[in-house]
Amino acid sequence: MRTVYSEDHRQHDANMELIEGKLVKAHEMPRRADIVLDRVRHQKLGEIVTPQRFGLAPILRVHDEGFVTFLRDAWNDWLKSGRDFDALPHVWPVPGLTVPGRKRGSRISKSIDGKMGHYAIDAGTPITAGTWTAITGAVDVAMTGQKLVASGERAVFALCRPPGHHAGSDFYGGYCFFNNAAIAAQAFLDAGAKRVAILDVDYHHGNGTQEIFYSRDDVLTISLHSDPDQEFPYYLGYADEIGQGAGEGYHLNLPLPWGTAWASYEAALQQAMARIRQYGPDVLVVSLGLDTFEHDPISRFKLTHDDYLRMGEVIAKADLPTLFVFEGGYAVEALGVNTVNVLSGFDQAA
Ligand code: SP5
Ligand code: ZN
Repeated sequence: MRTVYSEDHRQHDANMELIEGKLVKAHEMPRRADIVLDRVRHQKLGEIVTPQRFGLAPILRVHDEGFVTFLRDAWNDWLKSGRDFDALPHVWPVPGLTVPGRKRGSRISKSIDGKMGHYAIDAGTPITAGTWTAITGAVDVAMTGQKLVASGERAVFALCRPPGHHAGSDFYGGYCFFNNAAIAAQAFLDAGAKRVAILDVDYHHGNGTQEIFYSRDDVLTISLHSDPDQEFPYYLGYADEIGQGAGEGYHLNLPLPWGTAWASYEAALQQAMARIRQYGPDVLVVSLGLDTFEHDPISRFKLTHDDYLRMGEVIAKADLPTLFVFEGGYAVEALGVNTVNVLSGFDQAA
C-alpha cells in the first residue's frame, strides 16, 4: 500500500511533558515518524506520496472554530506573555471554579494560561513554535490518504504526527491537537459515503473520536484500550458508553486490563470486527497506535512483533477500503517494525 508522508511533522518537537508527576523528555517525538518511514522504505511497502494542501475547511467540519483559532494563535500568545519554552497548562475550570449553572466556555479568560486550561485535557501536551505547522500538515496527510481511498485504492497509510485520537471537537491533549482520523472519516461522508467505521487500536481510549461522533449513527466508532479505571484518560472509555440519541448503539468501548496479551486482545478485536461487519460501512478508518507493544515505556499491554502481523490480517478480513491513520506508540526503536507489520500483514491477507 501507499504511504502519505510530509516533513511538516518535524516542526512539532516538544522538550517536556508532565507525566506521573514529573517533567520528562516528551515521548511523542519526530523520530517516531522517521523510524516508521525508514521501515516502510526498507520493506518496500509501497510508494511514498507527498500530501496536497487542504486548508482549514476539513478541520472545521469536525472542530469548533474558537478552538481552531486558539491553536492557531496559542504560540504567539504564549510568546507575548513573556515565555518562550514549551507552553503547558497548569490550572483547569472544574465546575467549582465556574459560576453555578453556567455552561463550560461561557467565559474564557483572555490570558493564554486561562485559555489553555479551558481547551486542554492534560498537562502532557506542549504547544511549541512549530505545532500549528505540524498539526495542519498532519491533517493534510490524513486527507490525502482519504482522497486516495475514496478514489479506489484498497488501502493507504497516513503517516501523520502528532497523533489525533484524544482530540475532540473543542479540546486537545494526550499528545493530540486535531483528530486526523475523525477529519478523514467526516471527509468520506462528505464525499458520498453513507456509513464509516473507525476502529481504534491505540493502547489508550480514543476519547476524542468517541466525543465527536457520540450522537451520530453515520460513523460507528470502536475503541480497544486499557481500562480507564487503570489508565489515561481515566474519565472516559468504559464499556457502558454506547452512544446517545441517534448514536445509541453506534459506539463500542472494549476496555482491557493491564497485562493483556494477544489471546485476549484478539478476542476483543474479533468482537470489534463482527460489529463492523454487522454495520456494513462503505469504508474503514483505523486509528493505528502501536503502544500496545510489550516494551512500550508508558503502556502495559503485552503484544509482540509478530502479533502485529496477525492484527493486520484480522483487519483485512473486513474486506473494506481502509485508511490507516498513525496514532501513538513510544517504544521508538521498535515502532517501524511493529507499524509496518500491521500494514504488510494486511496487504498479504487483502
Ligand atoms: C496518542 C497517545 O498515545 N497518547 C498518549 C497520551 C498518554 N499520556 C499520559 C499517560 C500517563 C499514564 N501513565 C504512564 C505510566 C508510565 N510508567
Ligand atoms: Zn496511545
